[in-house]
Amino acid sequence: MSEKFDGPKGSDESGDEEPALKLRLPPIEINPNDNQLQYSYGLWYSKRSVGKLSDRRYAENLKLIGRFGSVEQFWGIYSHLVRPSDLHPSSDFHLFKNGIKPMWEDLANRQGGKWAVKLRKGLVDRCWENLVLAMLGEQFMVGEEICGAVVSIRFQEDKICVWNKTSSDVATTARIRDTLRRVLHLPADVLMDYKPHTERLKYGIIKSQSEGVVKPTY
Ligand code: MGP
Repeated sequence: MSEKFDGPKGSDESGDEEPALKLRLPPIEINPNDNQLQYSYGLWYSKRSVGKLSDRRYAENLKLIGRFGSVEQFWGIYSHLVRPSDLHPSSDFHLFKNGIKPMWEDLANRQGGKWAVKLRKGLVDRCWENLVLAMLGEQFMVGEEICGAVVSIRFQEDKICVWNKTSSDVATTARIRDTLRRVLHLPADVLMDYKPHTERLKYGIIKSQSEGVVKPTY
């Protein structure tokens, strides 16, 4: 079940000058009797290491656990997986559309951004499952805009993020925020933070100005 992608190379097939971050994986075979999802997905695991990471180092930390394109394949993976809260602190699960690597540098993510919700301990498993099911069930209703979702286990609190393609598309990001709030059943006092990846790509580590509290951007 464990596959490793071949990592960033010098140039990609499209002739783009930037380091190639394309995944080269065979198509996912789906049993004709299965309930096919609108998109196929890859589920990744990473354990965070200290300090600022280059795209190559960050890519090396990402392990592809499995891929699926149907409801049955999803449950086949998900039901054997540890719950996020059982992961070591500093670990992440990343669920991204097939072909998109869970990195700012991936061409699909570069112009995008992410909504982040910080969660007090005890909430993450239910929230992650609700988010995953909403994503697979196309509840965000923003077409191709969703790139993926991340759950991050940390020492003090946990975090859930939704990544989308176009950070400048305010209507789309607002719709994602509202859907996220609804599917996670977030109390009104839980704040959400949106960050475009371009900030991170330019400056590397950007710390939220309000440590411990996510600042509302909308
Ligand atoms: P993080 O886990 O996304 O952030 O990234 P954290 O600290 O949980 O919270 P945030 O408020 O900073 O969002 C932690 C560190 O991992 C970053 O500072 C980078 O060094 C590295 N990193 C994370 N991501 C998602 C990427 C990525 O896409 N590309 C690269 N090169 N490094 C990344």
